[in-house]
Amino acid sequence: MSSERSQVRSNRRLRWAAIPLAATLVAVLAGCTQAQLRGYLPGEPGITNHTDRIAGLWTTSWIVLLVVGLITWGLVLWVAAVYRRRKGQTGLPVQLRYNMPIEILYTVIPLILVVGFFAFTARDQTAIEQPEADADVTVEVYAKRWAWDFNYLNEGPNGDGVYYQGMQAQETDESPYIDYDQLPVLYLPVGANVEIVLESRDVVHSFWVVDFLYKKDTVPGKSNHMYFVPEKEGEYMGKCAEFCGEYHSLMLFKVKVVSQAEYDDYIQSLVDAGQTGTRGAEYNTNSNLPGTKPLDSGE
Ligand SMILES: [Cu+2]
Repeated sequence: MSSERSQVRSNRRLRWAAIPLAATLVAVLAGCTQAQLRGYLPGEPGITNHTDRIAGLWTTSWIVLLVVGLITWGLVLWVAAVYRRRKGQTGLPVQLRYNMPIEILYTVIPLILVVGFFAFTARDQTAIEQPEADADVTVEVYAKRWAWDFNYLNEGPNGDGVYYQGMQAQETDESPYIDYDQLPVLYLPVGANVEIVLESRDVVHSFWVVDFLYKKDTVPGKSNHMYFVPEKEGEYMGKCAEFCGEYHSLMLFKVKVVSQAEYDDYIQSLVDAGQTGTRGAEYNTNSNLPGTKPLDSGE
């Protein structure tokens, strides 16, 4: 075969490969909605000081993975089409055993990807988990089957704290089958450095405010922490994200991010209701922590 003919053929191949790539690029770049740009994550940009970072990690990871996917799918289709069995061909094609460059390629590229994902995840996680030394607001959250208690530490007349005890979601007969007005509510002032101390009264639960794009387990006998700045006023749904028993699905709550004045009013309303102090570990119902004597131990 003359080199000219093979040149023509490889040009034609390139053109065939370019069409789906170009079509995909056009489809991707034209008319991206805000939701698509955020990789269909819930919420909107800037709800906390961490959400944009999390959305960035998510969408960038997807873009990298889709590029890898497109190249892989493209190569699979390309070899299937170009190296298909032609009319009149018999026997096996030339059998290749080793191809060092290819093997190095498919070892090194995944390695770069894995190390890259790890590095960016570690970078973002370190930033998100960075403890806030002087939090403006510290709320101790007690998860319990199947609701939430909130201790607003350092608030109230003597700084002894004020508390709110939530009850599990109340079911109703009509859609949406939940009385959202009775859900436990966590109030947070907008723009404040918030520290959440996560505790459990019984089993492992998980504190998840959906639009904050972050969740963390509450573990009996262990304190976990979350640090963030809520940056947009609004009402956000929260739920337990760790299957914890029969009414796990009713373990809902709301977070209201409000102005400092509204927050102060709310704290005052708890003080006025006599809910000063905290509802701490003395209300725990777990009985199987390490060091807890079994009921029938006879000791
Ligand atoms: Cu739970």
